[in-house]
Amino acid sequence: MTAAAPDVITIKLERTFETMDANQDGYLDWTDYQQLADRYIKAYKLAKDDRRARALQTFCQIYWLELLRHAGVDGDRLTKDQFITANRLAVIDTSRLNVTEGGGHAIFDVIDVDGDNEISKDEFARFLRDVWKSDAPDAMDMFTKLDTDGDGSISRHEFIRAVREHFLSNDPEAPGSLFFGRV
Ligand SMILES: [Ca+2]
Ligand SMILES: [Ca+2]
Ligand SMILES: [Ca+2]
Repeated sequence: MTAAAPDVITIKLERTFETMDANQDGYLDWTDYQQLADRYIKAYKLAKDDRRARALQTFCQIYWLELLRHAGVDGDRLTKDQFITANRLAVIDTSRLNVTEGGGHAIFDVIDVDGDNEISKDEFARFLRDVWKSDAPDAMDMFTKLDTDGDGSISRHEFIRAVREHFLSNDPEAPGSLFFGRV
């Protein structure tokens, strides 16, 4: 890697911050993470007491606490720089929460509606349409990238690996780096 190589992880985290900061005041707070959980819960019409909804909600709560702890802030909100630093530390510190595995499994359990441990093309299309409101014609290209063994569905293993890459890979061509849009 040369000194001029862009830091892909930072670019991805900046993009995540901008997407998550719904009211665009330059801070993330708990309500932004609550909205992220709600986005899935509403899209999949999960009941409040549904275990998948509770797992996602609980994951978001602990994840948020871990970001605050790693940012070392006293208050309850994060600037973009604090968010990026905290995320980099939180994903490698698995003492309280394994962000990539815990979050990946909680989201996979929601997307895999029929519970066969695979995300089918239809299930992935619904995820894009109902959670991310994306009907871009090339959005399904992501499916092909995430289905690394090309068997026509995204296994739990393929999905978790993509989430890990999203947080930890500096390779812009790695499938996980395409998960929230090309860098
Ligand atoms: Ca905000
Ligand atoms: Ca399935
Ligand atoms: Ca596959």
